[in-house]
Amino acid sequence: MTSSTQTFLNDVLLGLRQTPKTLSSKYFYDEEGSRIFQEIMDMASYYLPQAELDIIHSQSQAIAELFRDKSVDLIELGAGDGRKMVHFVKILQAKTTDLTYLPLDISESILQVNRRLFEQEIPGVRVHPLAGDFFHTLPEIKDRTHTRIMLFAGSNIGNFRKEKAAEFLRFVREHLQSGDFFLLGVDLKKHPRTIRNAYDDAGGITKKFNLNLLKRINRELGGDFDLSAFDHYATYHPITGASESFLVSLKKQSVNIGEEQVQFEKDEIIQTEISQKYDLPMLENLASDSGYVIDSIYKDSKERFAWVLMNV
Ligand code: AVI
Repeated sequence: MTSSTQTFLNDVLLGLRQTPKTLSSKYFYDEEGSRIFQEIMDMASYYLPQAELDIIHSQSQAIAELFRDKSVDLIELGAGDGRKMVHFVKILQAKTTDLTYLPLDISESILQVNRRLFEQEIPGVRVHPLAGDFFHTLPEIKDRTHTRIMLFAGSNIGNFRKEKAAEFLRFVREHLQSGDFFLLGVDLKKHPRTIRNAYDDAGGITKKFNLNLLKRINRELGGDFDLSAFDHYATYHPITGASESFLVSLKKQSVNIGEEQVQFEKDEIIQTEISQKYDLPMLENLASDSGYVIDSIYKDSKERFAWVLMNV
């Protein structure tokens, strides 16, 4: 067993032995999970990517203006294929004197796709991909002479509980100095039904995404989860702003994971994901708890999503 499979197994068993049972959403993204996530991003009810694209198209000029004639390193955390960022990087390149785009992602192969795309779309662009987890790759970026913009888009911060989000922002802050910026993409509180519909689509795509976690455990850890004996359930709490996803055991059952066994009561839940939504006071708290000051907030035309520009 590789060390990453061993870590996966340890995390799964630890989570399923807790009350309530939990599984980390970071394990959603195997090959099939990433493919299903693409399907989610194409759903009309999952408004987040469209809202963020709206910001990119309407606000890139204003953001880039702040970096006119500067030498800039744009470091994107969890960059993926980077498709959404091409426009922003193009505009930033035109305003700055010297731009390097550093996409960071766990997946080496997605970074190759990213680099090819940017080199094709933006002539002369300098792309320095770094594969691995941020905790290892961020410290590898040594040059401190350029202004840094740390970009964490797509509401990925929403998949951390509030305390973890602040902890993460504090870690990133260690890699920023006075004059540098953090550009954070967050989903905003809005009509609760709009949010619920984004995470509980009628077509069952989000259900498939959630259940894929059990499928992955079956395949990679020798599990025997019966997928038809679990349901998907999503809630949104309009006061806390937490959208949460669960798997529900439809019967009393026992599941084998390798040599281990886990018992489920009928209707027992597994917490699988949080997607935190923010309002302005919450953003101010998040920024100050983690040592940042909010400079500006850029929203899409329907005020669904925000890019929060913070400095240190
Ligand atoms: C990746 N992340 C920001 C998505 C979200 O909205 O929390 C993952 C997701 N889960 C269900 N739908 C989308």
